Amino acid sequence: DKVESAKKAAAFRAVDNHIKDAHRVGIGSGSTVVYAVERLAQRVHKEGLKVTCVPTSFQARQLIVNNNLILSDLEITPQLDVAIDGADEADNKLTLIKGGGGCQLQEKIVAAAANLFVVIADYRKNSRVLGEQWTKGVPIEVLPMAYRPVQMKIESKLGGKAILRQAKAKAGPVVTDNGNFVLDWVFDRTHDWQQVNQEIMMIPGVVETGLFVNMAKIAYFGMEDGTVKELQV
Ligand code: DER
Repeated sequence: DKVESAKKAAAFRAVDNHIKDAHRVGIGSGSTVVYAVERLAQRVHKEGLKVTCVPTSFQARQLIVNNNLILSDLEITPQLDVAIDGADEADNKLTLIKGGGGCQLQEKIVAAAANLFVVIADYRKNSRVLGEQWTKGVPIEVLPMAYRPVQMKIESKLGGKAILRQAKAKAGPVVTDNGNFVLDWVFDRTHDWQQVNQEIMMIPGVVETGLFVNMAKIAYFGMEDGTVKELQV
């Protein structure tokens, strides 16, 4: 279908444009990055590339292992050449909302460890301003013991609603790969995202936000017509 082929086109273009032999690669989480790993495995096999992969979640780790790619971590490989990851939404400055899959903490750490952070997404994520298409809010990873005061502080300082993310295939709240909860902050107006990110990060109990500000330098969007739109900032 259109969305899946858009994801695949973006993922393949990013891997073809940015992966070179001996590269250390951060592997993101979500459904779009599955295509990127597929293409990476194809190229490694076909071209005999030596590529080392660092995951951003249990899901990403499974992708690396199941595709027989070389698995590493940030202790062994603290500096990466490129990180490739999806996004829930990007604005025209490539400020991102990430964490739809609840993996924002390790994703941000891995993206920050890379010389180049490349975003891959389908056309539904390509917005002018945040909130235009993505309505589920900004995921915020919090310590379980602190989620209630964090919720109250966010709503009183910034407005909107901070909703504790409930699991679907498990009773109770979603527990992240790091043992934390996720609050989805559904904002009700636009903000200075750099400022807001810092404000939220300062609240005791907040571990990480799904706001990626000034991190991504290039994004590939698979469009409805099958083309791939490249956005550099
Ligand atoms: O949870 C995440 O941060 C994912 O990368 C998400 O932002 C993109 O997931 P998708 O590729 O399945 O849309």
